[in-house]
Amino acid sequence: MTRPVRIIGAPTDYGANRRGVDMGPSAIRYGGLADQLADAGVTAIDDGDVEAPPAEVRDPDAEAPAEGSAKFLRETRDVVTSLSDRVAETLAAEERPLVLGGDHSVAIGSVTGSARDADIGLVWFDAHGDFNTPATSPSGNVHGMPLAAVLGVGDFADTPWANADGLREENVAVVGLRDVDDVERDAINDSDVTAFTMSDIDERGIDAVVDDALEVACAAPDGIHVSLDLDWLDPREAPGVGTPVRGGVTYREAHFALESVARTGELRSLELVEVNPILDEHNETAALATELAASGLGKRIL
Ligand code: NNH
Ligand code: MN
Ligand code: MN
Ligand code: MN
Repeated sequence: MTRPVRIIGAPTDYGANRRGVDMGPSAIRYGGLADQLADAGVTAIDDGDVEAPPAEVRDPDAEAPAEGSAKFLRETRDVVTSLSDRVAETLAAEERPLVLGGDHSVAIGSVTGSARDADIGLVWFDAHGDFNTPATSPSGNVHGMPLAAVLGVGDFADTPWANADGLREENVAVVGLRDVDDVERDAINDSDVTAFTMSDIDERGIDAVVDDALEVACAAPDGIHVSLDLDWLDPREAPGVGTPVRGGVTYREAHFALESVARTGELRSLELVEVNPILDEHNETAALATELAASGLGKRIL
């Protein structure tokens, strides 16, 4: 853990159906991020936020997808393009990016930036598959599409700014699924992505499932990106998210998973997304996000 961490905020809610997630980066900073990282023995530099004008002054339909619906597609492209550059520059400077969302569409920037000139693995901790495309999405919300986007699934094959160069489906694992749309389910099953549901965790335990997920991702030569959607956790632990789904992982399971990430020594970049302080209780979801980041970045208890 010698690389300094560079914090990059991406304060968007373009991809979500509820306002408030754009305040996620502030909430996570206020929730004690600097102290947690210092505790973890990590040197952190805060790079501020990428520019993301509030949704009110933008037009959700300025750019329509070829088929179906994808709200704020133009705005999303602008934000993720600059985020992607910031992430790639951070890695080129031998620092480790820590991206703070924002809704999960920001992952398009984090992952494309991390997979520039590198062959990376990806672990996606989420209640949802995020494998919709504009043509299959029931909501038109881009936060339900970022994994399909970076992998160039369906119409996203024709969206170069959203595709990650150095990422193959074989090196992607999704962990914690419990709310997947019908067409999305088929797309995941037809792909070479490895997906673990909450039932898999019930049956085999968090240790075995996370070990398998990390093996899939760590097979890539240049390290892994970890995308942590806070709705991965049970809403009792993480109430401050836009699309809570009962039956998620516990506080301890989440820490254990991130500790397992740290143990691989392969963490290249990390992101914390979907924290919505308007829906949160006393900023506890944001504070939890900072703790999980510390675990992922190698905080030691003994
Ligand atoms: N699957 C739904 C959609 O595409 C919900 C996605 N919501 C998320 N994903 N929070 O992580 O609209
Ligand atoms: Mn998500
Ligand atoms: Mn989710
Ligand atoms: Mn183990």
